[in-house]
Amino acid sequence: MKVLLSGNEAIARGAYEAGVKVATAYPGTPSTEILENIVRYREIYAEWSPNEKVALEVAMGAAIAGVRALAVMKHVGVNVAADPLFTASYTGVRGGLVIVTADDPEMHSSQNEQDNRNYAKFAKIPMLEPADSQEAKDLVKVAFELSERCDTPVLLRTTTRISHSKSLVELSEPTITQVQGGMEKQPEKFVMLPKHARIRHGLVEERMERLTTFADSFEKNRIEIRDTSFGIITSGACYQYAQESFPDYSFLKLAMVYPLPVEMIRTFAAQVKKVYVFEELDPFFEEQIQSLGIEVVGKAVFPRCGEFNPTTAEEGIRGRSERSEPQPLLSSLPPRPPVMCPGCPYRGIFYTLKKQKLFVTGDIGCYTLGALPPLEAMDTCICMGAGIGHAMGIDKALGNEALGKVVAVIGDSTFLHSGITGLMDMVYNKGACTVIILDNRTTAMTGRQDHPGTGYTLRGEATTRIDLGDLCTAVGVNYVIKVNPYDLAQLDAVVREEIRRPEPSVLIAEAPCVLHRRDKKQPGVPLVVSEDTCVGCRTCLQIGCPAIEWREREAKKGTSSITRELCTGCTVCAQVCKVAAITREGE
Ligand SMILES: Cc1ncc(C[n+]2csc(CCOP(=O)(O)OP(=O)(O)O)c2C)c(N)n1
Repeated sequence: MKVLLSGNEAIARGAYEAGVKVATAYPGTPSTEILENIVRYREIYAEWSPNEKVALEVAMGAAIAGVRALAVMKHVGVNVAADPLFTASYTGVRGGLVIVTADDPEMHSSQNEQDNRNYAKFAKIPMLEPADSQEAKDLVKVAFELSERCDTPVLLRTTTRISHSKSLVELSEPTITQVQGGMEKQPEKFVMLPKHARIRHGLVEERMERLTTFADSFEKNRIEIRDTSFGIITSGACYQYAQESFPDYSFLKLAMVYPLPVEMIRTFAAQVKKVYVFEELDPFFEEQIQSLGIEVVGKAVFPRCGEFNPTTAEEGIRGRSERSEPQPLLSSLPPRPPVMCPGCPYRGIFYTLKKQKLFVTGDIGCYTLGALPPLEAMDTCICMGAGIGHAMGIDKALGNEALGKVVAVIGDSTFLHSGITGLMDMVYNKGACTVIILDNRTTAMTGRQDHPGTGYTLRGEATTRIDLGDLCTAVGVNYVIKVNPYDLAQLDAVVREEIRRPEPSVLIAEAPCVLHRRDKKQPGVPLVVSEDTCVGCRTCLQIGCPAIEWREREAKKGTSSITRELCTGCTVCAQVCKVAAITREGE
């Protein structure tokens, strides 16, 4: 049967068909839907792990126990999991182990656009890359077979367009894996003492040679000879773009992107007059192919930054033409920058921090939107968990000069992912900073996934909820204060007091994500602006709520107005209004 699946849905199906027993992930665009789909297969144990390192370690454990295991993450998640990843390359596996890295060229929803093909080379792990959903499903199976046959973890790389685009996929029945689960003591393989690791390193190098031979015979690495005036070496979504622009020319389409099929590349290069390498981001293929002594054209004509499209191929090969000029339709669309939802509990917090003119060391989540106008109340955002360390660094660099001027903000999921260690450092090394944990009881930014602080598992089962306050107290924070983020007066007073405290303190701003409440159909009473009372001072517009807009009025210069359908009744606008022009409907 053929069905229309996104790349992520296809990978989930591939895991099911490949007989995966354990699947783990930490959410992150564009990878998140893989586990959200895998959880539908009750045969597979699936979990949201607190972070990517744990996800990989759990999957490794399952593979050590002899079953097939999948760990899924976005590209930057591999940085977090890199420590176990590099040594997993040495230990190899028992049951197959596949790690999905979902890269994000163009940074549709990421803080950088690192090219994770480099991880394959760096960690000496084979990497496969699908060009559509069918391949995404098929390559999962290939990856597990390769993993078990060559005793290696296997990386499966996708990019946003493959993860999120839909194409037809032929479904199959699940395979029964040959490997039997069970424990087997193999310390020379799994205990990486230097004595054992030295031997394993040698085996890894031998494995790379075998994998290079495999790449040359791998049927999904495909030479397509048509017009030979030039040929294009490419993979993944780039194959589709180049095909669309140059359907009559020759292609070497790679599905195994590391190690490269050296003989196949030589054969292809000998058959065409000129070779282009069409790859997004780094000159990963290009440099390796050039090191074989083969002349190719790549980054000399194609960009190093951002996502490609068919026009990129055309412009690089044919030069700019009228056809490749940007389409007017796209440029005439109004810009729609991301905004915090109406009623988001973070709005009042950033309003308060801005009002107090604090230096805010931030983190990643919906709350990063606090950096954008009109709130503009975040001064750093580097990677998950970094904000607490940044506040500590500023404190140690400036001492008393920084006291009362700095605050760290971090979401609940991010705090449990990698913020807690920064807080331990602050307690242990006597920092004097205030941390605000924005506890909306979900991982909102990636689509509201559960985490250890929500009380629910990925499978929707109720479980022990880690209490953030107790956790902070347990690591030695003496001042842990719960605040209501919708109560601006309380918030203002508590923040003022805590930031001056010469020791660590944590404020937990507790309020569920507004979308959660909407799901539960508990909208608040909407607010209204009294046209007569409003003096048009625009203060309420400073909180950046999409439900509030400016209306020109005939009688006076204009007033604010609230869109009833959007308002959740959070009252933050009413609290900032200086003339009490905003009240609950009906009051
Ligand atoms: C290492 C890494 N993993 C995953 C992500 C994707 N991501 C960004 S923020 C975030 C968590 C957001 O949840 P939370 O901290 O609770 O903030 P919220 O969005 O709920 O405000 C995730 C999963 C990332 N940027 N980096």
